[in-house]
Amino acid sequence: MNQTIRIIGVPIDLGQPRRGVNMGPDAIRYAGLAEHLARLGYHVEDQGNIHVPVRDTVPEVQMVTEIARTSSACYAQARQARADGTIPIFLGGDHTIAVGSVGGVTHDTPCGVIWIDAHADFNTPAISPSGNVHGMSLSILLGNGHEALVNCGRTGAKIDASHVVLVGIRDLDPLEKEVLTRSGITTFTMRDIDEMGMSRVAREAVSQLSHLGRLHVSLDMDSLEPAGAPGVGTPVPGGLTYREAHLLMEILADSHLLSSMDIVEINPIMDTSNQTATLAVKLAVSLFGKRIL
Ligand code: NNH
Ligand code: MN
Ligand code: MN
Ligand code: MN
Repeated sequence: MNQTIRIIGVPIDLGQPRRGVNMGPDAIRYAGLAEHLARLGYHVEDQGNIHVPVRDTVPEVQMVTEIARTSSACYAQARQARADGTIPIFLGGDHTIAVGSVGGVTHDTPCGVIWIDAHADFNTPAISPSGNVHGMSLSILLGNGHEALVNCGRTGAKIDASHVVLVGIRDLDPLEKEVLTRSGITTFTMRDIDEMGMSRVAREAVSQLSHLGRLHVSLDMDSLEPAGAPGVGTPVPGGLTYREAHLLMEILADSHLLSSMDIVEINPIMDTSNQTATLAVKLAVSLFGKRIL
């Protein structure tokens, strides 16, 4: 029997100030995600989108409550996808979707998390310069920050610092950097990638997490060099090249440990001809594909 990949759209833009990232799920669908995965031999089912209120109708003071509501729905879908034996791919939306997706896939057993991002998303309300919740999602998963989000799905921390590896970071806020350094999370900055090469970085990431028996990949598309992925809300120069990103996906694929994925932060309004979603689909194909030789 073919393995089933379940696509779950989470069109949330409440974790950051720009409209447009709510259209991410459809941009990724339009780029042919389901068709390409089916061609690899998977059975693909699309669950449609989780309901998210329109940003303009949500008063600022209600934002965290609405993010928590969406996260709970996402958590339930993630849990169900695992219970049904499928591989869920969550389509953002901004990176707040990981609160529900990573929360839900770790409901019964822990999971290694590879967080690929220009940012660390390790702020808390006390230290965030922007107050944007998408810059806090990893910290929330470790049990810090807005209570409604920390306790989404089940009470408290969802993952352990030693079960996370950050790849591609290059833009941290000053206090975020201090907290991250003390957290015990393994980080591979762009400098590390430049010095060590992606091959070694990817292999070290896998070897640190392989004892957990499965991996969740949370792919923030702003991890890539903005020239090839302009359709994001917060582009940062000096990102992963096309080849580095593909090699990372291929080495993760070789681990045979992939059990779930997020594709986040694609903003079609900022994009040109849907190239960022098209690139995301190619990366997903490399992540779930087989070696060509
Ligand atoms: N660190 C900044 C903040 O917290 C930017 C976060 N933006 C992201 N994160 N796109 O992935 O506001
Ligand atoms: Mn992010
Ligand atoms: Mn980012
Ligand atoms: Mn462990």
